[in-house]
Amino acid sequence: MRTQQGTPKIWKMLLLLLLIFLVACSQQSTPPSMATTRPKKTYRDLVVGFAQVGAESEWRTGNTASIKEAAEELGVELIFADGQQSQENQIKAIRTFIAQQVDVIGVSPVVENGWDSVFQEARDAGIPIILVDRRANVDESLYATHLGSDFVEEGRNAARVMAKLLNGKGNIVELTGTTGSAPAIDRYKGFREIMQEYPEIHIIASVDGDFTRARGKEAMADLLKQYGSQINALYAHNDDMAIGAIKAIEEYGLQPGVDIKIVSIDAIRDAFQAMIDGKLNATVECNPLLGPKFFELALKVVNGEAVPKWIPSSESIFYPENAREILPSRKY
Ligand code: GZL
Ligand code: ZN
Repeated sequence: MRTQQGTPKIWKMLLLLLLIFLVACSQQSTPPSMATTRPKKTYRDLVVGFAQVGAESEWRTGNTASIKEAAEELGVELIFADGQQSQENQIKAIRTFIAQQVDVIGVSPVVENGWDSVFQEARDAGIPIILVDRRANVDESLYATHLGSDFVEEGRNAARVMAKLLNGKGNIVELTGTTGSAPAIDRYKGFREIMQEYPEIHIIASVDGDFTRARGKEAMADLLKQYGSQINALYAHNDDMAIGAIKAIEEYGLQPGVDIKIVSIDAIRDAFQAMIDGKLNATVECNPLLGPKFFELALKVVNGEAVPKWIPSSESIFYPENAREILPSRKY
């Protein structure tokens, strides 16, 4: 029934009260059950499994030391597995980490391929994977982030230095890293990308030295038997193989760094010593000191914070001129 003089005061009061009640309800914080978001983990809560490539080079031992020291300093519980350069061992280690329900799994894949199923198992178990150093050839959804160098750029840098050393002409032999590994594939590619600009420079042989001193020495001895003084230069994918090759060159009766120019990658201490001794002409840095950054990323990932898909290391090139003054500061 409508009243003549319009809506009575009482109705206006009720409407106002109702409005105030509704506004109050909407501002009330969400019910307690929803309000408590999971408390952020700290380093001391973290349990991290790490499946390492092996102990094949000084670079690798520096990388392992950095990871173990960082875990110690931060109070992270680290379960460390040495893969002894076998993918099967690394996959077994990852499966053990899954069974132990670690918070995060770190891995430096010895080779690029063959990781899809075990990474999927980790994903199904809700355990994020972080690639440290080497890359794996898997869909980006199967890992949280990759912390490692731009190996192609390292190969380009090695070629730029080599082209200058040879004044644009000469015969190069190459000792590659482990066949199928990301650094070997990329350093091979990056080197050739630059070398195609130098038609007078020829890569006359490329042999797998597996990143070790022993294989580097053997492979270089074979190349010297085959090509002898035709060889003007050696490009080694890491310093350990270069150091092995230096021994083979000396045993062959030539002067490493003089008769055969040598450029390698990693910038380990022994490479600085070889440059001081005049046996190595340059080393392209590849930073193994990834421990602190790895755990920083692990904590962010566990706490659901966004991280970039790839964090490349910043690296430089070192030469004999200042090797003596720099050597004492080198950490690996
Ligand atoms: C590169 C790393 C390589 C080093 C080698 O980041 O994976 O493996 O260059 C090491 O010394 O063996
Ligand atoms: Zn690198």
